[in-house]
Amino acid sequence: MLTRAIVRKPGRNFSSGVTSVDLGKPDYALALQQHEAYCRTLESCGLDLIRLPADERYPDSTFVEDPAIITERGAVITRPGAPSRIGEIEDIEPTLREYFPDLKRINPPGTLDGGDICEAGEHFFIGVSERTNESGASQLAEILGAFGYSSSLIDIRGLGNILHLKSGMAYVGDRRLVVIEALSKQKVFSTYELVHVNFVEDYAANCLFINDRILIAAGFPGLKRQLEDLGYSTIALEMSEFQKMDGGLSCLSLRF
Ligand code: CIR
Repeated sequence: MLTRAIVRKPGRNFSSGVTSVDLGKPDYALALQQHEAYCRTLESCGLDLIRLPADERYPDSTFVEDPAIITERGAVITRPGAPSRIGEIEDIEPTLREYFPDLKRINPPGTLDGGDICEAGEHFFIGVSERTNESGASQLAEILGAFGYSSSLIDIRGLGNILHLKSGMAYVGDRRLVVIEALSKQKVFSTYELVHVNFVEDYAANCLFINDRILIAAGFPGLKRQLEDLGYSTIALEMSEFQKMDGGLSCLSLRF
């Protein structure tokens, strides 16, 4: 059961963050509205929010998922792969330390973004991507191993144009994974039930399973219906302004 989440308000310079998609410049007022709706939805799912103020030094810092990883057995400060984001780790550390005094960390030459880490119960999938290198991935595998978790690495470089592993998959409990087609052939998924995302809805794969409900980006009726047919209760959220900056639902919070 998740009880808390860390979120950070987008800064006024949010639109000058890193992005690889060509969907236009986000509208700041609308981004704030969508962020607030996201926060209220997390609260409606039973989470107490730790709301951090906007930090204009780091335009991407609203994507709090990337500088840290939180598990039930401990937390890790990452080393984000985008040079403009590396300072975000100092930004988030004091907050994390309040809840996890014994923080682990990813050290150079490792780089690792939280968006590449998909927790699936006792097992973690670790994406090796343009942001997370082999050193970062193996350092994390070792830390998770010491916590008593197993893990497997998935190389997503060149796979379906996704920024992070979780841009293309989500764990929704009961050994069930939501996956885009480009990821679905991974051998490590063979013992899981897969919910296949139609390629026109790839963005929706980054959905968020919170205390028996699934938050899904609005505008993707196919996946929403598939999840509801499996018995999930879904909540659709407008994400257009975050999508323009390559961000999805999971990126906007750290849940624990
Ligand atoms: C970046 O490129 O780093 C940000 N604009 C988006 C990060 C999205 N984070 C995530 O998927 N965990």
